[in-house]
Amino acid sequence: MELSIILPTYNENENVKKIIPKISQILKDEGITGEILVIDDDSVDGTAYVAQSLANEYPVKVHVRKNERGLATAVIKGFELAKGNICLVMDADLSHPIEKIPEMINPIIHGQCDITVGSRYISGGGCKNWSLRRKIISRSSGFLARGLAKLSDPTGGFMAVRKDILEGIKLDPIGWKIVLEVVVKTNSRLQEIPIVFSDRQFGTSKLDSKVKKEYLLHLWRLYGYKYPHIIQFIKFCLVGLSGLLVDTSVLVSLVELLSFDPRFAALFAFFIAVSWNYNLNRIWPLQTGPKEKAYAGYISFALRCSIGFGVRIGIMHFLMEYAQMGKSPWYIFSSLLGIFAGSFFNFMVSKYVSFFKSILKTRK
Ligand SMILES: Nc1nc2c(ncn2[C@@H]2O[C@H](COP(=O)(O)OP(=O)(O)OP(=O)(O)O)[C@@H](O)[C@H]2O)c(=O)[nH]1
Ligand SMILES: [Mg+2]
Repeated sequence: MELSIILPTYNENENVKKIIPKISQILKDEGITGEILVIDDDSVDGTAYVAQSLANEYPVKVHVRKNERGLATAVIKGFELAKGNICLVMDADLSHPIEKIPEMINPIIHGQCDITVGSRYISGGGCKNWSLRRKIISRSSGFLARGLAKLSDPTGGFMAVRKDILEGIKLDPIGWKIVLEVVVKTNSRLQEIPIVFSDRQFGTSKLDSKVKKEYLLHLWRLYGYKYPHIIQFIKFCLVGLSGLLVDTSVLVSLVELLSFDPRFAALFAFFIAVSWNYNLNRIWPLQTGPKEKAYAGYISFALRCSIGFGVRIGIMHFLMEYAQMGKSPWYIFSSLLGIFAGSFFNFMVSKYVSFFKSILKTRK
């Protein structure tokens, strides 16, 4: 068997009635051997039943998922069940042009690429009757993914892929955008095929605002996958910046409202900021891996940070005593300078510790 066409469906009874005979006709005309895999999430309108009733006449297989919902995971199920060596994914609502199936798979058959993606935004492609709002949303979604792959239309959803390149790849998309997930994670040779996208005539769209939020989250995860160091650095800066804000707010409140000495106030600010950063790191870790035990982890984190805190207090004390920086708002400046110097000191200490650890390891 050559081709597995994966059709994810949810409440598409009218559409499956039409799309299955049409796809089968194209396969017959082009002499393509293949199967049509309907992956249905237990639609309430009897989609699975309608599709199954066509199985005597057409090469259809129906898989029903009882307690699961989601387009991307339905496609992944399709990849698992597919018997063909090429998988083609398309919407069941007749939005993707069926007549493009041969053009989508030929470059893969001839070894010119491993993945083809239908694009509305290259010469020959387009969308029928789209409002300006929809065009802007679609274009900006594509723009946000530019750093991930050379794809003009990552959200179109029409894709063909050589099945063997999916082996060993862990696909784990949030939301719908399986095309982007496959392209980024397989990092394979890619070709775009122009398609004209038509609006569905039957049934309703399942695209809602949740899908848009999930898309952003998915992009963030894929950027993290592709550029782990940059994303870790951004996370590190965001966590550090939020800790700085917490620390400075506590310091200013204690000094201005309760007339604390800034050095004494810095001690409270330090403990609150350390607890804040520690918890934030647990919710949103820099590196994935086993989590430290809550209390033991907190104590060792606070102890590590307290080395830098000593440096900070020393600098604050020096600036307040010898550079008249104890008055408002100068104590804030001395505190910030102390925090930066302390953080740098902490960073250098941790670098030297890991350096000496690695030397000891190589000597063993
Ligand atoms: N199995 C499964 N299929 C789904 C699910 N949600 C959507 N689909 C199918 O995925 C395809 C695309 O869904 P649509 O609702 O058409 O989404 P869209 O094409 O992005 O949006 P429109 O342009 O408004 O049609 C269709 O074949 C749907 O039936 C789901 O939760 N499970
Ligand atoms: Mg659709």
